[in-house]
Amino acid sequence: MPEANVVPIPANFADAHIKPDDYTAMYRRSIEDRDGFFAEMADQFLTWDKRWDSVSAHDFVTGEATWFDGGKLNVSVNCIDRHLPERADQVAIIWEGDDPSVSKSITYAELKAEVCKLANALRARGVGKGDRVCLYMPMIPEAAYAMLACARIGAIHSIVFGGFSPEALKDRIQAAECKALITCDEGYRGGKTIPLKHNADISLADCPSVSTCVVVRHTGCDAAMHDDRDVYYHEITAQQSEDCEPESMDSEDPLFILYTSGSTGQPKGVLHTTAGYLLQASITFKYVFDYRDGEVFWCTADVGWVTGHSYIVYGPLANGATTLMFEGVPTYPDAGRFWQVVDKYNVASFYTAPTAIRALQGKGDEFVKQSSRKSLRILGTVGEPINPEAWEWYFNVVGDGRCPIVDTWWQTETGAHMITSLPGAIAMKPGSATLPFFGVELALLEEDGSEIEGEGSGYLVVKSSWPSQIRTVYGDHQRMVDTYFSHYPGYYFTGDGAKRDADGYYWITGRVDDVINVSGHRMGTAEVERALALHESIAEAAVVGFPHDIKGQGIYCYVTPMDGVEGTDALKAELVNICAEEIGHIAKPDVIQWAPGLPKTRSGKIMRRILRKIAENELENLGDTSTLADPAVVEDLIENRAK
Ligand code: 6R9
Repeated sequence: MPEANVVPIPANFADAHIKPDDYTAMYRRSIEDRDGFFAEMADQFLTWDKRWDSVSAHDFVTGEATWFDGGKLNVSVNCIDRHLPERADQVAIIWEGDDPSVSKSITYAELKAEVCKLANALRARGVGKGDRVCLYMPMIPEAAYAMLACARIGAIHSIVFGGFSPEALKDRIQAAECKALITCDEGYRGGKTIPLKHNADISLADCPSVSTCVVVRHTGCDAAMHDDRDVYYHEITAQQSEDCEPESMDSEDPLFILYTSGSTGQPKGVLHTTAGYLLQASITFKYVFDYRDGEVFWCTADVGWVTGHSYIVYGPLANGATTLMFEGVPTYPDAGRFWQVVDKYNVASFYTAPTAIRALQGKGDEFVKQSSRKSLRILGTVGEPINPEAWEWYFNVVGDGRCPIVDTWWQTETGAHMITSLPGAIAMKPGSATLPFFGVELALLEEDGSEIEGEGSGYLVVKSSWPSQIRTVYGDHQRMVDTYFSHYPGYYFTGDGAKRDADGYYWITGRVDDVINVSGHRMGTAEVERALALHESIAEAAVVGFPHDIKGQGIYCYVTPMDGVEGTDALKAELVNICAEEIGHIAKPDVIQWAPGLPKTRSGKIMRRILRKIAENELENLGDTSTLADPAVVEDLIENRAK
């Protein structure tokens, strides 16, 4: 078991929305009286056109789930209109451009007008309930307007991250047979432009389903416009009314599709529906970030990922919050940008990914220390296990030791947080996502499917439905059943491994396809990575298994030293020692390769599949590399592969 380093709840969180006793009582009730608990939440958090007939029903052999069946509501009304009596002039979205001198604030009244104008314009172009609309956008307010405009008219949005290639965009548009595409002339990132409309044109050449392409003018470049298909956003919205009758949706009507990569094969179109998704995004936002009226909340994700959906747009806006949307990157103009923006807008909660934390840690503390960060109350992390060393840096240097960290474990498929600490209720342990959120019933399974009681480690599964559960894989329901419900019938299979310690805390050990078996010992590659990252000279490490004659699998480590540190044999020896010390001799790396960079997806996840191939010397067959943020990284690793 990992070190039981417990970081207590800070004293100034005594008045948090959820206190320690509340957590225990509410969690128990959410499991024992699920329907009663969530009916109360649904009354408290959402505004309904018509109340539901039944709260929940599910079958985890077939994967079927319904929440609030028979109810009617509209997501854009819940995110905008119902707040207007109190918040018309409150800022809904703060937008910070890539260029630090460019920014904008949008009030709830302005948001209503913008969303309605676009919704009317889409309706005028024949887009309506159930139609799929693809968004290929940079991080600008129009991305949020477009999501909410779709929700207003009952269209289903499918956002494709702006960093994806024309090929990837085409595949996703075709798979969902989108009727419209909303894009932008160009985006900005780190001072460079991204040719979105140009990319879209390449994709659309093979997408006959798209009859309308709406183009936001952002950089003002001379984008090619196709007469009968392409229209400028500002032109089609100019004459539209600032009111738009919302479509009253069934609870189980689809809200969005989001394509996500599995361990193999084509990306899956994860489908989320209206009421359950919005409810869980909304409850988790309020309780996990202990949101207080008037605070500024900042999630640094892109709207192209589920984190951006739930915690830039839907969760915050459903709570009437002020959400910050950032177009740029953490290191532009310099590595202090995040903290400059925190000070500029008095951000109260800051939510980012471990990979960003480690990268900034590697740049040195000076960039953080130049800012005050006094407004910060809560820090959050998501996307991958956070190694305790990065956790400590985030906590002590960024948060000055006074801001609780919420380590939130969840997935595109879960729609919202599932395992997370609560700032005023759950003591933290660096590297652990801690305890399940309300309504989330977890289990750890052995290989043979038997449940592990108490302490132990195994496959992380969910035993019963939660409101924002994936409903289907768009166009291929069987694939959902096969991927999530067939491994262990009766359970939702997360694809992650986890340990549970004596206090019931969960420690995610990484994807189970990353589990390696060394001399019969099952080991999470994340454990070895965590140990390596403890070394002060190490910025980041990724670990994979490779075939080993005697042990079955050996441990291959790709290690990135801190800026300015040289990879020497002496350092290698220290790293081998640290693994032996932290985990045991079985965890001693067999190979350490210095890696100036690690292959990552554009959302920052390390692509271990590629690292495994290089470690296995299967260089001919690296598989799909189209989602790599920087292909040059892979070439370097191949060239300098440890022999
Ligand atoms: C929200 C998001 C899901 C996978 C998930 C797990 C990993 C996410 C984590 C975490 C450890 C955390 N993951 N949060 N691992 N601790 N706090 O990232 O969704 O892109 O679908 O990825 O990410 O492996 O299975 P998604």
